[in-house]
Amino acid sequence: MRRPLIAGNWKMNGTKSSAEALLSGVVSGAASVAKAEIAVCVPFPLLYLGERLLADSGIQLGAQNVCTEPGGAYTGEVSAAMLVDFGCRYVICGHSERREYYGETDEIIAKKVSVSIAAGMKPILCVGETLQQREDGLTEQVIGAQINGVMSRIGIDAFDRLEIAYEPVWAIGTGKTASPEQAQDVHVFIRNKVADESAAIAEKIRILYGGSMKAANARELLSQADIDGGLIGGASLVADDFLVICQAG
Ligand code: 3PY
Repeated sequence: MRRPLIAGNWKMNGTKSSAEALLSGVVSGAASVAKAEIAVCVPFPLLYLGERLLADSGIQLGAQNVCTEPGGAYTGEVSAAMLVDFGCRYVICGHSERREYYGETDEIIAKKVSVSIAAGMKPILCVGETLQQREDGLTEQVIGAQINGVMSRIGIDAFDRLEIAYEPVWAIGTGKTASPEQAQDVHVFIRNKVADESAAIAEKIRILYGGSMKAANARELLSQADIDGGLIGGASLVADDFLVICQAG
């Protein structure tokens, strides 16, 4: 049985005071969440606050990016060891916003996944197709290539130590959501792809759905057999909404 994971992706949002209010709200409501594991992936400057406010809450802290290199002269970068030092359990790798705006290739993403695992964190590896690709019937081809692009570099065994998030690019920040059936179909495709290499890992691996999951649609999405949680954008910025999604998990 896979325990659902609901992870907030705050993206580039939050000040010290808004983050303090949001984290405190999530911590105080977390007791009402029976089953799901909860994580919040905050911007780097808020990790320090997150570590302090989430201590002993059972809620995991995560980051949204990591450097491919272990340390040294990489101005502006943050290493996996630094994230671990700040209490991070999770790190988002390969979000479509990073693929699109920062030119992250499968090679870079594979390195980020690899250094994160080596440092003891669990990467959340994001994959997803654009609207054009879906309309051209290329969804499986694109997602298959994104998974291969990482698996061929770091090996199937690493998939035992990561989570996958299916995030259709057309559903990110648009308010559009994949229907539960559309999402389930892609999740099955991803699980089968992992099963081609290892049936045991495929059975265990959590595949989250991301892309405008919100309080109103979470229950239906999360009731699908192969949707093992959510990576939550905008709705993770409102404690009550995020908690409703966590309760649906
Ligand atoms: C969204 O829901 O918009 C996301 O990108 C989650 O990562």
